[in-house]
Amino acid sequence: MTTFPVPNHDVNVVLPCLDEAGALPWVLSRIPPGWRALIVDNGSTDGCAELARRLGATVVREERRGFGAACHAGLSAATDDIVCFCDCDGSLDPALLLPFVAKIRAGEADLVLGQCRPQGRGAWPAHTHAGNIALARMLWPRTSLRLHDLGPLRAARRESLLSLGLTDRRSGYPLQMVVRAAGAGWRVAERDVPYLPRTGVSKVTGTWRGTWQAVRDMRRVLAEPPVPTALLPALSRTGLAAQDGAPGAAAGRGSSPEQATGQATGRGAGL
Ligand SMILES: Nc1nc2c(ncn2[C@@H]2O[C@H](COP(=O)(O)OP(=O)(O)OP(=O)(O)O)[C@@H](O)[C@H]2O)c(=O)[nH]1
Ligand SMILES: [Mg+2]
Repeated sequence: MTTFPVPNHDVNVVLPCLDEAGALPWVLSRIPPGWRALIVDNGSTDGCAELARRLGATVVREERRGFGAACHAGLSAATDDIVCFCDCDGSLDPALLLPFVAKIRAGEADLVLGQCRPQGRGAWPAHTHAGNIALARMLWPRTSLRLHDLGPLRAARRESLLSLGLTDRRSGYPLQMVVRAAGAGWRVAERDVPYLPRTGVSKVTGTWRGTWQAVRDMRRVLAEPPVPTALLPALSRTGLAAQDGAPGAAAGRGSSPEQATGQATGRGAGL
């Protein structure tokens, strides 16, 4: 049984951020008390890095474009025991992470993923929905995980995440996290989360091109042979497997408020 919410000081929230000045104030205002936000500025030109500093957040600079590059820079910069990920475009409320973290703390799951429930018209275009269903189908045979989403809202322990040796630096990053977590025997849980229309201009899922690129990135991750768990951190350190989409990964989309799926999942985002 999960108990929550208990604000604590051992949580970093990684917020990949590329020109999200419009959404940033609200997103930061929703970080639970005591948690530390890490804004990963991915070469923004709209002043959101300065804005984040003014609002009291720590800013990590990642020159290399790509959703995975931004997420991994945040994970590498994190120092707290538990690391959460959340998009910085106003589509997801970081406060929803409280029960995610409670499950991790309680030892009920190793990775908790948000299954996005679109709220209102335009929150989730039809092609995005179709893409997620396709990815979920591809994920199952690879991981035995019956996931429904590869949502960007997620939580896990920092050391464990680092041990996965993630190498994808584009849209395959969330999928690779799930595939490798499944391969390592992690317990993966899903929780329903409302998904709001993003603030500002859509970069990925709001466009066919962006969605197609994301699906291609994830197919590449799924095509990679399983990597022996013992080799994962070494591969990551040496960069042998790193690049725009290296070993291991998968995705999907799901339902029901809180599902213990055994192991698996994620969602596509950020090119
Ligand atoms: N796409 C993309 N997003 C990045 C990058 N670097 C950081 N991000 C951030 O990653 C988060 C997810 O990207 P989004 O552009 O929202 O991707 P999405 O949610 O799949 O699609 P849309 O919301 O429709 O654009 C946002 O907070 C972005 O600002 C990058 O290089 N590419
Ligand atoms: Mg978005």
